[in-house]
Amino acid sequence: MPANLPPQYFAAEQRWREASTLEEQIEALREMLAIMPKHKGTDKLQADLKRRIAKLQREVKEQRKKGGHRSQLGYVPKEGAGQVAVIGPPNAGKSALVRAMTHAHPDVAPYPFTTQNPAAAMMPYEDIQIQLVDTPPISDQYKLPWLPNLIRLADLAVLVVDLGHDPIGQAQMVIDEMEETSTHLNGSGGKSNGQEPIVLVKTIIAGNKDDLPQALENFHQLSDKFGQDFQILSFSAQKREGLENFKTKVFQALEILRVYTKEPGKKPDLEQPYVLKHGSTVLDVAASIHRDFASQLRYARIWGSEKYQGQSVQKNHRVEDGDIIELHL
Ligand SMILES: Nc1nc2c(ncn2[C@@H]2O[C@H](COP(=O)(O)OP(=O)(O)OP(=O)(O)O)[C@@H](O)[C@H]2O)c(=O)[nH]1
Ligand SMILES: [Mg+2]
Repeated sequence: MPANLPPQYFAAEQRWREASTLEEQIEALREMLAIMPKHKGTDKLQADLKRRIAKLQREVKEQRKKGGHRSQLGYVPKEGAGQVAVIGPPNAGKSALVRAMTHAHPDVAPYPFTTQNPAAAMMPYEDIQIQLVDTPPISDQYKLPWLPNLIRLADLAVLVVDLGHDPIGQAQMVIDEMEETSTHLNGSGGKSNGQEPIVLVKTIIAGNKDDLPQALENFHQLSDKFGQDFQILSFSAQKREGLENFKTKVFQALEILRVYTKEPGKKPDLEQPYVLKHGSTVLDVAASIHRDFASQLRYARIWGSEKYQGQSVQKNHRVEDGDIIELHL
């Protein structure tokens, strides 16, 4: 730290770190700026604070436009077919992954703690969109109080580790840190029993930077350690290799399916699938189209995997990914 900053500065910085809304962050940064002695030695720091305040003000404006009120950092409104929190230790390549998979341009830099706030962006997968949320790093030094909540609300977490050095240690640190906040990362998700405050979050472990020389051996060690409990995959976000597999695995882990609808005598609408959870029935499809459809539904016809070519099925018939449904009211 340059320029002998007074203790009040660090107190304000602590408030910034612990802020749970964008507005509180702006307030704390303004305080830091006001407290800071103004001379040559602090020029860079002053400029950095001003830049961060301006960026946050833009984010607040953006959120207000979307109809949001207070900009809770731990709550990202869900969009698309599923919400995936991209989490991990500093510098693992979380932002590089989001950059490679979406149209967003989060900052990617060779030093840790580049990302400071969550940022959502859409990842196209075939004919649907999956929401990725880039997040600041998890570490045992700086704890962001709002981050566990964001992860607990997501449909899936992708734990990104750097295959270049000790990915086992990185993954274990993140798992332990989350466990301390009663957030249990695991391979299968599941519901908490309601008795304990623990929330189970389904998680994939993603080894990034598999272009590095030590990556393959480290990946094997990572798989030996966590492969029983988690799905593990590897890719290079920078070289854009292995990313198709990443998309497919994310889609599968979300446990969602797509159903298309058709009206009698017409061609199916293959543009806009309805996205439902695995295990959904014809009745669930009807309900997701219109509330009244569910009560009026008599039966459906279904086209899908080889088994079905327009057969009539009951309301409780389970649908599969890719099925085409004709509802009869
Ligand atoms: N060799 C290699 N480097 C990568 C890869 N992906 C990212 N990097 C580099 O790793 C560094 C960190 O990338 P970021 O995307 O900023 O990492 P992050 O996890 O978002 O970091 P924080 O926001 O600080 O937590 C950058 O220098 C990237 O260029 C990769 O696939 N291979
Ligand atoms: Mg980042």
